[in-house]
Amino acid sequence: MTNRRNFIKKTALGTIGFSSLIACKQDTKQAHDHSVTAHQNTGLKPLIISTWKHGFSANEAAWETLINGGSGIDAVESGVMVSEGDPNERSVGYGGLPDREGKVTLDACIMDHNSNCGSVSFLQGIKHPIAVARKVMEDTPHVMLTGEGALKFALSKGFKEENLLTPESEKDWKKWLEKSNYEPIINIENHDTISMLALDENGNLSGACTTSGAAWKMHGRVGDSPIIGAGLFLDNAVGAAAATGLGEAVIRTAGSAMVVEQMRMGKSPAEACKTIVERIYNIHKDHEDMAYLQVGFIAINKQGQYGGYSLRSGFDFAVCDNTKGNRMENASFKMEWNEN
Ligand code: SD4
Repeated sequence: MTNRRNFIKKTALGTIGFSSLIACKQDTKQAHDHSVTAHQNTGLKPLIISTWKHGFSANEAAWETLINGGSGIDAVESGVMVSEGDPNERSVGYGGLPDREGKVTLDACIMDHNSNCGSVSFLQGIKHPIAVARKVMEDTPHVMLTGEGALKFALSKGFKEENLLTPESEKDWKKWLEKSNYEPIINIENHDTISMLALDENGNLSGACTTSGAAWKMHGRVGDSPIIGAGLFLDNAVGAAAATGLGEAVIRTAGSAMVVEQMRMGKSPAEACKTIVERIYNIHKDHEDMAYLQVGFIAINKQGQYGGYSLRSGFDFAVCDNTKGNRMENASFKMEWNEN
């Protein structure tokens, strides 16, 4: 976990002013608003944005990587590794909630500004799937490795196999087994998938996404998070987008790729996210998944504008830039949980 004091010291010496670092520790939450907010525009580089509250400390680590001379891809990898290694984050990496057989199975992907990408899915026993995804990108002729093959590859690259099921997650799983009711309530038990997007000082985009997926999923289930175009997509000429929420809905709609296409057609990141959330709603409004459906997107464009939007309330994201430092923002959303 990044040492926050260390982060502040280093960034004060680096490009962030001290006053913005004070702001970085404050929660600058905006009031919920069903419309798309216009405030989510900084036009600044570098810029880092990531999903949910744990994105805050992930952003710190990513920023530290950038100011120490790391590339955008180094930054997003090191950033999301903070969440992967934290046993208190129950939907990512170590400590992630298991599938219905009690197995923690991980999905992750990473993409750079040259459209190189790497991904692992249904990976077990490796704490940092994002680092394995990066190795797939850099050291193989492939984009995706899965299951046994992904594990074998990770071990061949020196990754250590370990038990990722913490006593807390095991306890929760045993409790779930009593009723075995599968209703993935994002925001409550499934809210920790981390997606991170970065625009570096040269204007290059990078992205990473990592998760243990929907809790109590069927053994073998793979969500959107390791799928380039669904959980994550970028086009360095346009922008980058990433998803969180019910992966099945994001895959059905090629969510992140579509958000990038909306930006290509001229929409702001926030408007692009909103358009695809609306599309997901229209496709799912009579679907059995609708009762518990939540999806959220974050996006940035080449100009350094950013935004986020979710179907239902409760989605927030962390943003870090040179002027305002690191802070949390609430995404605008379409509807409340009690609406249909
Ligand atoms: C999945 N999209 O596996 C992930 C879960 C998630 O916030 O993002 N939760 O479907």
